[in-house]
Amino acid sequence: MSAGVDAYIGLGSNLEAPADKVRDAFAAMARLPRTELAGQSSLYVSAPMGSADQPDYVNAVVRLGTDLPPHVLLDELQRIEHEAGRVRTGERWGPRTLDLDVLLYGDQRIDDERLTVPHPGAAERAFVIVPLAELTPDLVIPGQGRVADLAAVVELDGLRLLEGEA
Ligand code: A4P
Ligand code: MG
Repeated sequence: MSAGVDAYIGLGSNLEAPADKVRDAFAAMARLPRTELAGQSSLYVSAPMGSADQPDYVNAVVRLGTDLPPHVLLDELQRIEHEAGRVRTGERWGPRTLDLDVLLYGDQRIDDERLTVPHPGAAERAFVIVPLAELTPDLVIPGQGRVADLAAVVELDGLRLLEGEA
C-alpha cells in the first residue's frame, strides 16, 4: 500500500451514462500501480461550462495517495480516459465521455507543456471546488486559499448532488 503524495483528481463526464463513467473511473484509479484511492466525493450534476449546446455534466473529485510521479500519473489518467471511450475532437470544452484533471499534486507547482498544477480555474469552478471541499475542507490551494473558504463564495450555477447521493 502506498503512502506517497496526496493527489486530487477532478472527474467530469457528460456522455453515455456519465454517472457510470465516473464510478468506473473511481474503480480504475483504485487499480493504478503504487496508488491507493484514499477518498471520493459524492457525485454532482452541473450545467456545462463552455458551449451550452451539450448535456449536463456529472462531476466528482477523488484523493489518491500515490508514488507515481506526476507525468506518469497523467499518462495513466489519459489511458483511463481513452479506455472510457474518450475521443479528442479538438473542440475545447466540448462534450466528453470522461475527463480526468490533476487538480493538485501535493504542494507542488508544475508548469510545463503537459501539466499545469494546481489546475488553473479550479477555485472558480463550482463543480471542482464544492466536491473538493466535501473531501478536504481544510486543504489550501497554493496561491488561492483554503478550499472551504473558496467553496463558500463560488457561484454555484445550479450545481446539485446527483439524485441518490448522500
Ligand atoms: N494538461 C495540462 N494540465 C493538466 C492537468 N492539471 N490535468 C494538459 C490534466 N491535463 C492537463 O486536456 C488537454 C491537455 O491538458 C492534456 O493533453 C494535458 O497534457 P484535454 O482533457 O484533452 O482537454 P480539455 O479537457 O478539453 O481542455 P481543458 O482546457 O483542460 O478543459 P477542462 O478545464 O478540463 O474543462 N462543464 C462542467 N459542468 N463540468 C466539467 O467537468 N469540463 C470541461 C473541460 C468543460 N466544461 C465543463 C467541464
Ligand atoms: Mg481536461
